[in-house]
Amino acid sequence: MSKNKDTIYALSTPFGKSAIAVIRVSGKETIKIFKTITKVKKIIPNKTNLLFLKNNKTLIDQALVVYFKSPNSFTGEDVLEISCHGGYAVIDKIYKTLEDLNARLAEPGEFTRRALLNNKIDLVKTESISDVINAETEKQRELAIKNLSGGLSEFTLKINQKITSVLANIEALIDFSDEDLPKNILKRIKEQNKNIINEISKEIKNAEISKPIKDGVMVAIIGKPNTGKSSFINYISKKNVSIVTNIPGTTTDAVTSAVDIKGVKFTFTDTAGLRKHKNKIEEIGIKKTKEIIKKSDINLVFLDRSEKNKYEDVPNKIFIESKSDIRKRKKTTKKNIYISSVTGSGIPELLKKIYKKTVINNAEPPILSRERHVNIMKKILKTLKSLDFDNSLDIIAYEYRLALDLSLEINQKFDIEKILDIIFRDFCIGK
Ligand SMILES: Nc1nc2c(ncn2[C@@H]2O[C@H](COP(=O)(O)OP(=O)(O)OP(=O)(O)O)[C@@H](O)[C@H]2O)c(=O)[nH]1
Ligand SMILES: [Mg+2]
Repeated sequence: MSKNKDTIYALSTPFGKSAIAVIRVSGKETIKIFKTITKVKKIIPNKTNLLFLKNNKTLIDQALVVYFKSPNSFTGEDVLEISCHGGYAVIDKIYKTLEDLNARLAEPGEFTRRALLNNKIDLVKTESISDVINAETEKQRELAIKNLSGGLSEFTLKINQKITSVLANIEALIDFSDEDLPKNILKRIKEQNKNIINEISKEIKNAEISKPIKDGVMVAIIGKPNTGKSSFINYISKKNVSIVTNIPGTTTDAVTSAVDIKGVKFTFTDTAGLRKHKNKIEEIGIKKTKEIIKKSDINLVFLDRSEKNKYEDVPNKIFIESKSDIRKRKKTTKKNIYISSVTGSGIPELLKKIYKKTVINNAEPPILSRERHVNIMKKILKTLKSLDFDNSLDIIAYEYRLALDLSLEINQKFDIEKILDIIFRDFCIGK
């Protein structure tokens, strides 16, 4: 992988006019670059230097430059952090200068990838950096920062040590005669096994409860044409995301809008009205609606005034009658919730109900924050649960070694390229 030997650079701050922009450089050409663009002869690591940057004789900008010497840097390589003025032309000129000096623009996540390859951070922390950057709501941020501070790494290490300790006991049973061993060792092994099962189960449950917080909640808005679906999505989005007219069949495509309710991301999808389609566009729209209904966590069914349809095929539904401002009956019942997208009446109560139905607030953010972690832990759990202590000890030891190997997959033994590609897909350049 010669790519990893290149010296890379990227803007670590967003591209746009700003007081300061930070450009990061990492790789073996870093010192040469530093010397060439600043004309400084003696470079002291970790020292902030207010300097004029130059491209040959052309003055580029005045900047604050810090050099971090390998391995004491974020990537583990020689790193330069240039805090320059955040103007387009300045950034462009620095980029060109760095290109002239044999550096290339980094790929998304490439700095973090190098940190990982150089053992500066572990895989779980890499995942957390990505989660912290991509957190859109307060609860997602809380979750991500917990793992960045080491929550999962600690848990994995603990499980790892416990499995190792059981394995040691099993090996002792195999190797030594009964007299040399403490009494009841098999009983102890069984207890230890149960204890690990309980700890893992607790965390898997915790992760499942927290899924809506991590991934958000999908809410579909469905029902007959003209029942007020699009007006509702516009009301809760506080802007016109979907077209509203009094012509039945106005919405033909799915329109989504994300709404933050108490720190959780709810993605609402307005859909084409459910009816016998009149043309190809409506046919496709209605087919799409049916797929969305299946995938959603909650389906808000907007009812027509005189509707008898029970929507039996629709899972997780809440019945809504909109336009309460012009209806005779407008009091919410057990069956139906009355709302108005004109006055907003009933909408806070509806959002509360959706939240209550989907989000269980557990006091502790989950440790297993990704599908990958949960899947590995589920495999360990399956192995430990299926152990038959009437079997020969050799078989039990073998199964335990498998579990140990699996526990290492979270943070130590993994197919690095495969995993990195998945993780870095949602990274940004400069990280
Ligand atoms: N008074 C009143 N009128 C509403 C309310 N909600 C929607 N309307 C009106 O009802 C008509 C249909 O509203 P839409 O929001 O487009 O209904 P829809 O369910 O999205 O309709 P389709 O896209 O055709 O399926 C429009 O004229 C809206 O102005 C409401 O809460 N109160
Ligand atoms: Mg509509």
